[in-house]
Amino acid sequence: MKAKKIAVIGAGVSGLGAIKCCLEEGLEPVCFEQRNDIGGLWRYEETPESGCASIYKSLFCNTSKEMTAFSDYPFPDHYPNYLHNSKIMEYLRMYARHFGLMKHIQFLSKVCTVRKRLDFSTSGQWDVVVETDGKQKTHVFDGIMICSGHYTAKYLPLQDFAGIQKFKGRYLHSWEYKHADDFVGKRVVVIGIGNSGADVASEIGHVAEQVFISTKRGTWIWTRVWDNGNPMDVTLFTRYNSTVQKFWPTFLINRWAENKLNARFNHANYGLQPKHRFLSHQATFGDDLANHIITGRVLIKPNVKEFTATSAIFEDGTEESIDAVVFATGYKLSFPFLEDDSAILDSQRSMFKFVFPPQLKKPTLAFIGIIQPIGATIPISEMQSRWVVRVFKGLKKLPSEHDMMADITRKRKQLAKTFVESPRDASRVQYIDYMDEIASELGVKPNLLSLLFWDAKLAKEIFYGPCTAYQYRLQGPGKWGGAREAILTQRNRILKPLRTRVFTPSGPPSSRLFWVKCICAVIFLSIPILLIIQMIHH
Ligand SMILES: *C1O[C@H](CO)[C@@H](O)[C@H](O)[C@H]1NC(C)=O
Ligand SMILES: *[C@@H]1O[C@H](CO)[C@@H](O)[C@H](O)[C@H]1NC(C)=O
Repeated sequence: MKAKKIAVIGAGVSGLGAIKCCLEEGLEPVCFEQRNDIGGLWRYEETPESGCASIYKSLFCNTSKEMTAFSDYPFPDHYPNYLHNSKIMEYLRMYARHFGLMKHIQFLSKVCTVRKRLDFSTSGQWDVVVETDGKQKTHVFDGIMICSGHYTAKYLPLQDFAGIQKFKGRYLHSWEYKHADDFVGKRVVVIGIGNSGADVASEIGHVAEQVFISTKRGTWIWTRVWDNGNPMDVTLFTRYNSTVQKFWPTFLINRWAENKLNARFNHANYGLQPKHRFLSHQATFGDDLANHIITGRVLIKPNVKEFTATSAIFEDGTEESIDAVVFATGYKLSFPFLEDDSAILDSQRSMFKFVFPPQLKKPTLAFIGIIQPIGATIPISEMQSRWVVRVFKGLKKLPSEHDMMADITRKRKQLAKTFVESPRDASRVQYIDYMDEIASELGVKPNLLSLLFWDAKLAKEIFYGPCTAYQYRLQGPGKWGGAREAILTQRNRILKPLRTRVFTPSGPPSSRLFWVKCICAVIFLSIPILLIIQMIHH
C-alpha cells in the first residue's frame, strides 16, 4: 500500500515534531512553512510579519531544558537550564538535522485553504491549496496536522479603552515589541500582566523614566529560579507531587503555594494580589519584577479607565502622563486556511483531547500544540503527534462522536470549576496528567509497578525526579534505547551548566574547626572546676 501523505502546516516546534513522528510511522509528510526558515515562534525577526508569531529579542523560554526537550533528544548538557530563543533555535536545527527533517519542508509556502474533498466521507482526503512564489497549487492529502500555533493573531481589545484614539503617543501590541531602545527616558504603561507583560515591563524598566503595569486581575508571581536555585518546573513537576496533589484538598495546596510566593514578597503590599487563588489561573513568571517594584521603576496600577491625549486615567482615579502604551493583551486563535472555521471549531474546547474535531466523519485532521499546558509545550505537541499518526494509520480508533462529545463536556465542566473564566484557561492542562492521558492511549506510559521490581533505581527517579518526557520512550511504539540513560543523567545535565567554577574548600572545613575549638574550650573551662572538686574532696 502507498504511504499516506500528510500535510503538516507550520515548521515550528510542533511541526518539526509532527514531521518526525510521521517518518517514524512510515507516513509521508509534506510540511508547508510560510517563512524561509524553521522555528516558528522561536525564530526572532526584527520586523514582525503579519500572520506569523513574533517575539522580543530578550525572550527566554519559561520551562527548563530538561522539561522542554523532545522525548528522544535531550539538550546538550552544557546548555543553560533556561534557554534564550537563539539557543532554542540552535537546538531545533540540530534536531531537524539529526532526524533528516529538512527535506520534507517546503519553505515560503503559505497554506491558503484546507478543504474536504467531495468523497471525504469515504476517503477522508483533503484538498490543500498552497501558494508559493505567488502561484497557487492544489495538493491532495490523506491527513492534516495543523501546527501553526496560537500566537499568530494578536488580541487587541481597543474598544475597551476609551479615548485611545485621542492618545497622541505611540501604542503597540507586545507582538510588535522587539527591544527597549524606543522607550529610553519615556513614561510607559504596559497593559496586562501575563508573561509578556511582566517581561516587557521589566525590560523597559531598565531604561524608561517610569513604567506602569495596569492589571485588572492581578496575578501570582512565580520564578524560574526555585528552592536551592533549581529550575522551578524540575522541582514542582514530579510524579510524587502530582500524586500528593490528588489527595490534598485544593485549598491547602493553594495556601501552601500562596504562602510560599508571599514569603518572597507580599503580593498585597506590592499591588499584585489577585482575587483568584493560585491554582485558578496561570501564574506569571517574573524573576525581575519584584526588584523593579521595590526600586520604583515599575509601579502596579489598576485597569485604565480612559486615555487622554497625553495621559492615562486609572480606575482608582489617579492620572499619569505617559508617552507610550504597550498592550500585552495576548492572542486569539486563528486558522484562516480552514474553510468552515466555525463548524470545525467553535473554540479550542470543542476538540477531543484538544486534538481531534469530533464532528468529522473521518479522523484525518488534527490540531497539534493548540493547548495551554502548565508545563512545556514541545513534549506535549510531540506526544499529540505520536498519537495522531497512529490514528491516521488506523492503528488506533477514536471513540464515537457521542462519546467524544461526552468527554469534551466533562472536561469543560472540570475546567470551569478549576479556572477563572478566561479564553486561555479554556485549554489549560496539567502537564503530567495530560501527558499520561495521551500516553495511555498509545501504551507508552511508564509502568512504575513493574519498574519497581526490575529497575528500582529508574523507578525512583521517575517517581521522585522531574517528569521529563524521556519517560514516555521506555516502552511501546517509538521506544528509544537511550531513554533510561537520559533519565538517569538528567540531574547531571541540570547541574553541568551551573558548575562552571568548581568550589574546592581550602584547609579543614570550618565546621570541623568549630568543633575543635569547642572541645578545647570545654577542656580549658573544666580544668578549674576539676581543681575545685579535687580540693573539696581533700
Ligand atoms: C514537590 O516536591 C518537592 C520535592 O520533591 C518539594 O520540595 C515541593 O515542595 C513539592 N511541591 C508540591 C506542590 O507538592
Ligand atoms: C510560558 O509562557 C507561555 C506564554 O505566556 C504560557 O502560555 C505558558 O503557560 C507558560 N508556561 C508555564 C509553565 O507557565
